[in-house]
Amino acid sequence: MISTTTLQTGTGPEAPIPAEQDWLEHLSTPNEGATSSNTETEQHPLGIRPAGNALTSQQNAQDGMGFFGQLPDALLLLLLEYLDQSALTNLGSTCRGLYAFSAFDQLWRDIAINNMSEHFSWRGSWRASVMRLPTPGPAKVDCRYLFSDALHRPFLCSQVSLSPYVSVIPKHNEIPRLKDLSPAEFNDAWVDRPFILTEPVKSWQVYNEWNQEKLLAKHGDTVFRAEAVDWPFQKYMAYMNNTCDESPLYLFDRAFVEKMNLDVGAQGAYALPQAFQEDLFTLLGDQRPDHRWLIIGPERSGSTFHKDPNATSAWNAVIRGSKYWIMFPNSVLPPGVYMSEDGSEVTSPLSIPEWLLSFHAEARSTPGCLEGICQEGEVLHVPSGWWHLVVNLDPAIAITQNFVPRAHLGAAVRFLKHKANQVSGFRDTITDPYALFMDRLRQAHPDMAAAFEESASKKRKWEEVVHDPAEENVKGGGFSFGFGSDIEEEEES
Ligand SMILES: O=C(O)CCC(=O)C(=O)O
Ligand SMILES: [Fe+2]
Repeated sequence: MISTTTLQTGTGPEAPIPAEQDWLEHLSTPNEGATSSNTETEQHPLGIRPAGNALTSQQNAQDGMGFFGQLPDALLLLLLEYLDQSALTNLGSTCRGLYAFSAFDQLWRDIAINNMSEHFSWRGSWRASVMRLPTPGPAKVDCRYLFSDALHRPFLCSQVSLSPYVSVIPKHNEIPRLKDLSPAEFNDAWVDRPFILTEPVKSWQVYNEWNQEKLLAKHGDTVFRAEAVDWPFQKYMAYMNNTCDESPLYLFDRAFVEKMNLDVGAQGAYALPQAFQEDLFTLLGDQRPDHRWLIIGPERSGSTFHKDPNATSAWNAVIRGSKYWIMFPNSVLPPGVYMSEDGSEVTSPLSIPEWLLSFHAEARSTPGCLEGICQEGEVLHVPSGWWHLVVNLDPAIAITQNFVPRAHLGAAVRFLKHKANQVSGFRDTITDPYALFMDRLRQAHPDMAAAFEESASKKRKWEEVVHDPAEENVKGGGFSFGFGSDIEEEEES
C-alpha cells in the first residue's frame, strides 16, 4: 500500500489547493484549445484531453502533481490500483491532476468488486456507489489542462458510436441467413459454417414472454453471476440501465435453468433448434461440462475475441435486443489478437470499443472474415474452432448453448486428450474428462470410439505431410467422424 502522507506535490504552477471547494469550478466554459479529436465526441466530464494536446498548451496540470506528474500516466494508474478507498480519496484532494486520476472509475470498480457486500447499491458510477454519493459524476473540477490518454481513451471508448462499425457490411463478409435447417442439411453442408436462423426462436415461450420488466417481477431476487459478482437480478438491472462503463459487467449465468426453474423442451421455455439437436456431450449426462448460459447486458457489452471451450460448437439465440458478430475461421488469427503457441493464452486489446477503433477496418478486409447482426428472435451458429467477437447493439437478453455435432467429435475428443490443461467447465471431481468421455462413447457408439482409437494409433505419413491442423474447421465436406487431424496423436505416441 502506498502512503499518501509522503506526497511531495505542488512543485509546478498549479500548486496543490487544500480545500476541494477552492478548485471546484463549473466546466460549462468553452474548452479553448481543444483539438478536433475531443470536440467530435462529448467532452470528458472533467475536461481531460488526449495527451497530444499538451504539445500546444502553455499550461499542464501534471506540473502540479510533483513526483506523480513525472510518471507515464498508465504507470501512475497502475500504482493507484494499490490504493484503498481512503488513500485514493486523500490523494485526489491534493491537486487537480491527481483528482482526475483518483476519480478514474475503473479504480473504483476494482475497489467495489474486491469489497462487494450485499449492501452495495448502484448509484450510476462505481465511485459514487462506493462513496455513497448522491450523484454519479465526479465533482466539477476543471481539468482541461490535464492531458492523458490513459484517462481520456476509456472515456472516448465508452462514448464511441457502434453504428459505423456494424453497418455497411461488405456483401462477401455477410453471415448467411436461412429460415431453418434440418439436422441432415446441417450435417451435410453447414456444420463448418456460421449462419443465422431466422425462424426457430420465434416459437419459444421465452421469446414471447421475457423482457426486463417481467424478469424483474419474477426473478428480481434471483442471484445471477455477472463476471466477478453475484447479484440479485434487480441490482444487475439497476446497473445495466445506468452505466457508462467502457466494458460493462456482463451477466453470464451457467445455472439459469435451475435458478429460474425452466423446463427445456418442445413444450417448455425453449427447445433446441432442430439443426443443433445432435450433441455427443449429452453422453456425459450430468457430468458434462458447463454448456448453457443466460446472457444479459447493456448496449456495448459483449464478448471479446475467443473460441468456445473444449472445441465445442455453439448456438446463440437473441431473445431481446440485437448482437453484432464478427468471426474468423480457426486458421485466421483476427487482427489485434495474439495467441501463445499452444493456444492456452489469448491477448487482445482489453475492451471491445478499443478493438473496434484500432482493428475493425483491417479485420473487415481480412480474407475469411464474416460479419452479421443477429436480431431479436434469431439464432446464430458458431462452428467449432471459430474466433468470434460479439457486441450488443441494444440492451440484450440471450441464451447460448454449446454442443458437439458428430462432424466435430474428433476435434472435441482431441481437445480433451491433448489440451487437458485447457479443458474447462468440468466439475473438479472429474479428473480425467478424456477417459470419462471415451468410456461413454465406447458404450453408446462403439463404431465411433473404434474409429477414433484406430485413427489415433495409425501412423498416417501422408496426412502428416499435407494436413494442416489449423485447416480442419474450414474444410467443407461430409461426415468423417471429424478425425482428420492426426498429427497431435502421432506427436504424442
Ligand atoms: O452473446 C455473447 O456475448 C456471445 C457469447 C459467447 O460467445 C459465448 O458464450 O461463448
Ligand atoms: Fe463464444
